[in-house]
Amino acid sequence: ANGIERPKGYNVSFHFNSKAEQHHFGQSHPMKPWRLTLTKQLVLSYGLQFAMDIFETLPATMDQLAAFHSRDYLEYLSRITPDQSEVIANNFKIFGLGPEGDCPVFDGMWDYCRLYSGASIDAARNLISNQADIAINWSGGLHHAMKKWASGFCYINDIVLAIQQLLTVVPRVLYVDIDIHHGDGVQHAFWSTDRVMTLSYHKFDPETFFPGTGGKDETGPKNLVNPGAHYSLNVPLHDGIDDAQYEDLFDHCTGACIEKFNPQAIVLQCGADSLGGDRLGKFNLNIKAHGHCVDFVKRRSHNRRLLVIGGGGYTPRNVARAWCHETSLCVGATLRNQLPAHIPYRQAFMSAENGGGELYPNLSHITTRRHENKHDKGYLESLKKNIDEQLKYVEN
Ligand code: ZL4
Ligand code: CA
Ligand code: ZN
Repeated sequence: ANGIERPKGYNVSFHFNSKAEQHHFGQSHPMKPWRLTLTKQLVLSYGLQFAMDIFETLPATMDQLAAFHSRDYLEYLSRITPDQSEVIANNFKIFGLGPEGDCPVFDGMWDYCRLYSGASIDAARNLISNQADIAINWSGGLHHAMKKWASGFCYINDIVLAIQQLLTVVPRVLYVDIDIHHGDGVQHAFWSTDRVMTLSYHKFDPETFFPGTGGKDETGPKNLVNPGAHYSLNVPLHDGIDDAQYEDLFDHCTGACIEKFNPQAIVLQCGADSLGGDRLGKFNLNIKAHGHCVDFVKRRSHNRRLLVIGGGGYTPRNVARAWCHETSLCVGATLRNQLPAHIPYRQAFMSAENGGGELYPNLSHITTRRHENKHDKGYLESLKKNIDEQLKYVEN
């Protein structure tokens, strides 16, 4: 209004805490927080820190976490140590923790939880105060955690906490989840409200694949008087989906949700276990297609706040390459495909899989064995139609 125009481009803030990256879930556990160090090193090697504001975050406080989680559960999480396991073994079950499950009690677990959650809360606050247009927290995105228990490697649901922050200033938030697992914790938390629309793309096979929820008819409360009816959307997929199929499906469904729901803020969970070659995942996506989703949401989020967060991802070198690439998409930089020659942990990127025999690993390709593609055109079209049908009930 006073003639001062903002420079073209986006203000991007990058939220991290080095201490979060140093925790270990235990021997052979697939979740490896050091993938965050690998990601950050790659981001720094490309010089992306000069195109963003970097924030080292403080741990979230008990009161901040209690905005979603029950005090009983938080008290337990904050007190339990690995060696007390026998004394309170019974409580393990109640709160979803335990050595035989997905969520072990490890040294520093409480600090780890407070750090990754603090980073998502900070990122949301940075958007709220208009310090950033896009805020990134690769350590967050732990979408399975429930109000009163841990689930699927997730102890605290940082996404719910961040969305709650955003809801203090905007009427509507769209949550989009491209992790290969269903975003059940976030969906459940906002099941009964029309202020948050959740949209998850995932492998769906209730018999064999975690968490087993997220069928196409799981669209919100069936009682149509409940405001949440039609505000939970799911895109259930099979093994082996490829780049072109995923991009087409993502653009159609996400584009329609943004248009119809017209949110003021978007939260994008970028779980990298949907990439080909993932230790747990079974899709065939390349980094380019995964990044396409980030770029698409960014291009459609003009004048909307955008929070970009991590999630799963169990082949660390691929996680780091994907999230570095996606950081560059957020800031609007084009990186050379050849990785910088002097990155720390360079060995971690050198793998027979990366073109075996190539001198330098690159940013774009995953060349592991592909999974058989179980999708046909009819099925993919039916998924699009299903989303279109649900969105007929939504108008803003
Ligand atoms: C492991 O090797 O499918 C955990 C989990 C620990 C090391 C110690 C072995 C102890 C694979 C997985 C035994 C642990 C057995 N260790 C865990 C039905 C299950 C019951 C629990 O990306 N056992 C449960 C969860 C999924 C199940 C996926 C994705 C998170 C996210 C966001 C969560 N749970 C079978 C597994 C191992 C382990 C090896 C494992 N767990 C693979 N898939 C699961 O969406 C961050
Ligand atoms: Ca998902
Ligand atoms: Zn996952």
